Amino acid sequence: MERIWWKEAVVYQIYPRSFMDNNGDGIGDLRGIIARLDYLKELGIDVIWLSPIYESPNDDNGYDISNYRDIMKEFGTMEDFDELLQEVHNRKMKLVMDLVANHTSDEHPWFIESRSSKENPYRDYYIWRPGKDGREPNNWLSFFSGSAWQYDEHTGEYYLHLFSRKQPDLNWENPRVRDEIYEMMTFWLEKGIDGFRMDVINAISKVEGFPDAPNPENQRYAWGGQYFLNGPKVHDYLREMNDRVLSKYDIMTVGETGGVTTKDALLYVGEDRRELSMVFQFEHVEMAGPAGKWSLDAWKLADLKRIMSRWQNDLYGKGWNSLYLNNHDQPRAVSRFGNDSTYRVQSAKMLATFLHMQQGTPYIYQGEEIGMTNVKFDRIEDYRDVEIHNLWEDRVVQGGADPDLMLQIIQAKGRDNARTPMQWDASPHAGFTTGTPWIKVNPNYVEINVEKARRDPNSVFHYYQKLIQLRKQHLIVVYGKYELILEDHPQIYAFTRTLDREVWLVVNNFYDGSPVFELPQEISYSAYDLMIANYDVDPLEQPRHFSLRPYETRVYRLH
Ligand code: ISL
Ligand code: CA
Repeated sequence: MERIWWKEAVVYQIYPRSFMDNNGDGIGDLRGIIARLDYLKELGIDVIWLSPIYESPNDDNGYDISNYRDIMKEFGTMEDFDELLQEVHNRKMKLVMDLVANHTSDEHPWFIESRSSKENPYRDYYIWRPGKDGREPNNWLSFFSGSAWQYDEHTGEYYLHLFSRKQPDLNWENPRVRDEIYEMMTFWLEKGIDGFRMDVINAISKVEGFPDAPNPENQRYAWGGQYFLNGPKVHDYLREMNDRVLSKYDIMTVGETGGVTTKDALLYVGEDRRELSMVFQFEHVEMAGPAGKWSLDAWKLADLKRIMSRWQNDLYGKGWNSLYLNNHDQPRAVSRFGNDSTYRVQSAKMLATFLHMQQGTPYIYQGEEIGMTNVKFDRIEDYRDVEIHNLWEDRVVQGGADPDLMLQIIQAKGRDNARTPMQWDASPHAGFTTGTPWIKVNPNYVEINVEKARRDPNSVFHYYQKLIQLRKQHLIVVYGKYELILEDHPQIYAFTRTLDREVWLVVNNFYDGSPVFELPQEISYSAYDLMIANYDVDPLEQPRHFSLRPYETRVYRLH
């Protein structure tokens, strides 16, 4: 067993716009992050992943970059960044940056050149095609509703944008584009950053010819993922990137790869592949029913078990996994998978245990460590996300969908659930800003905030601290083999981890009932220790057989 630092690390994701505002303009910034580094150190995390902080017109909050080598004015300056990096390193933590290289902003100088004429040397930096029969070059649906193509009057052609109209896709077929990206990555790595989280990296290679997507329901636009996810040259590009850039540094890389199976994933992270350290897979956050993301269909525990276990088993010993239940694109974990009313604290701790006790590198999204919840804005105007507004325009304004139902779905699934300001204390605007926040604060900040959590020894915060310490003290948490038990139990998700002769038992009740846990006969032990739990447990109670309380979690060491 080779020990590798990024396998043993816990990552904390910061969405800078919503983390901490230091100058009262209502927008989080780099100096705000610096001011809170001691808090992150106290939590015990090892690595900070910063969502994009580069210059950007903010159509998609920094995921639309207009200058890769400078800092967004609202967030600060390059001096602030250098200081942040230094301060992170001074505290023996690491800093990972977001790399958004599938697309740029339409305000990036490359795109401004590109759209200026067909002969411009930058034309081929992006993907331009003539229309077909007076329509778009193909029927692909954008991630953010509508066509993935935008007509540009000036040269009479369309450009591809898998995301918003202001996020034109770069043409990775062009070696000059790849050179530019590699040089830019080197620029940041030379500053001493510790890795990259690569935005939609499995979308950089598109199938030649841009065929229409199958469209059985005859929609205006159809999902064409099969033609741009895990495309024909993606591994050539990543291998080249690894040879020319990544392999020269001791860094971690995590590829955001929606739509990958475990088999696909091993091509990105297989230990012999020389590509990435780990991927973010999406199966467990996309397990809503056939209606997909924008529906209120409930997820099922049986699906969660099947999906998580498949990832645990298929990658074991071959490639590394990431573990997350939420991020800046997902609803809050406690609202989605737990119970954010009566059992908020218990279920937040249970979910954390369930996740951190699996094999992989855990990611904590800001606020998760205090059990922050979804928000319910009752007016569409209070939402800020481009995805939500495009959806509203498409489904309600154009499509005539029921606005009340749509609002309810947005309240459950919309990305702004994760983007309300970090709740620091009970003062106005949750201590996030002295000004007016760019997006409203969740009104529950009076109850749920960092200051309160730090004072309460039974808080979600202190539980996360303890979980993180367990990982540091016991290699089995990182390297142990996972095995699902009680596969068909309708309420309990239980598994073991095994390393050499040590066995840990992890038992999670995912509901508010009181099911009875029975350890399978084939697992024997003569002694046991309770490693962590979210309720008081009678030390004499045997792990062989016990009844669980609502959302109860227990981890035992058996020997
Ligand atoms: O959240 C989603 C839409 O419901 C996802 O499909 C998401 O758009 C996809 O995972 C890609 O996400 C990443 O790239 C986007 C950006 O908006 C997201 O914030 C980012 O995480 C475009 O850069
Ligand atoms: Ca600010």
